[in-house]
Amino acid sequence: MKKRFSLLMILAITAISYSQNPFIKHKFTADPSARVFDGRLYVYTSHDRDDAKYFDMLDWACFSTTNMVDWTDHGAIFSLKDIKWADKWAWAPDAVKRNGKYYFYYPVERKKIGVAVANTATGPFKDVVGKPLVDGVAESFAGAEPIDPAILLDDDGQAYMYFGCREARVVKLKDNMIELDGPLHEVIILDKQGKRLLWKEKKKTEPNLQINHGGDGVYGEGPWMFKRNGLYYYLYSNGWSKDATMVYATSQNPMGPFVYQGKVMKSVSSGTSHGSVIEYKGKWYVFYHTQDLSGNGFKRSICVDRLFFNEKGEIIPVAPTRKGVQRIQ
Ligand code: FUB
Repeated sequence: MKKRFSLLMILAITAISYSQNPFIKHKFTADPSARVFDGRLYVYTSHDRDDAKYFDMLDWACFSTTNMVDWTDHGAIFSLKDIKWADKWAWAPDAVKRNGKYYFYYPVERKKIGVAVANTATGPFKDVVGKPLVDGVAESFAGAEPIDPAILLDDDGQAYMYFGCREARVVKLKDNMIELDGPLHEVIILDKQGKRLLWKEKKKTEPNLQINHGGDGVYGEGPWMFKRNGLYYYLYSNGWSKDATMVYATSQNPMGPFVYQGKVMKSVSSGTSHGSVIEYKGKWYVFYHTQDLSGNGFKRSICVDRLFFNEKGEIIPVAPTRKGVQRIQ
C-alpha cells in the first residue's frame, strides 16, 4: 500500500513538472514547430548545445505527446552529419506530412534552406535532394539571411514555404515538396493605415513606406503560418530588442499582403522569440522558447501555453507561464 502510494506520488510530481514551463528540461531546445500527425502532437526543435557560445547547433530534436503532459524524446532526428553541402548552424526547422511521407525543412549556415525526407515523423530523415532548396549565396533576393522555414499546406493542396530574417520571403512548393514552384516573393506587411512595415528603407523612392528598425509589426525572423476560419495568420518575431516578441498579421491570401494586428504574446526572457501556434484536440496552443532555465540566450528551452481568440478572431496576447508555475492545461 505504502509502495503504491509512493509510486502515485512520483507519477503526480512528474505530471506537474511536465505541465510547467519549460516542459523539456533535460536538454536545451529552441524554435519549436508543433505539428499534428495522425492524432499525435510532434514538436520539432533546434537543439542548443550544453556548451554553446553561439547558435552553433549540430542537430535537430523532436518530442511528441498525446496529452500535453507526457513527452517522448525522439533524440536527434537529423544532423549536420547527414548533409553533404553544409557543416554548421543547425537552426529553426519545420516538418510536414504529405502523401504518406514526412518532409523536414531546415536552415543551415545562416544562408541556406534544405529539405530531408522520411517514412515516419521521427525519421530517419535523408537529404534526398543533395543541395539546398533556397541558396542565399546564389540568389541575393533570398535576403541576407534566408533562415527559419515554415510550411503551410493549404486546403487546396498548394504548399508554401515562408522564411527569412529581416527580409520576409515566401515561395510555393511543388506537390513533391522537395522543389520550389516558381520564384521567391517578398511577404508584404502593412499597418492598418496601409503603410508598409519594413525593417529598413530599401528603395528611397518607394511611397507609403514606414521605416522601422524592429518593434511593432516590423518583420524580424521566425515566421509561422496557420489558417483559422478562412483567415491566414502570419506570425513572426518583431526583432531582438528587450521588448521584442512574437506578433502577427493577417490576410485572406496566403501570399499576402498581410495587415499587422498585434502581439501574440508578451516578451520572453531570451533575446530571440520564435514559436508556433497549433490546434490540438480542440484547444489552441502557442509554443515558444525562453532562457528561464539557463539564463543564457544560447541555451534555450521550449515552453507551451494555451492560446485564445476573441469573437472577432483576434489573438488575445498570452502572458507566458513563468518557470515553476503550473500552466493552464
Ligand atoms: O535558433 C537559431 C536562431 O535563433 C533561429 O533560426 C532564429 O529564429 C532564432 O530563434
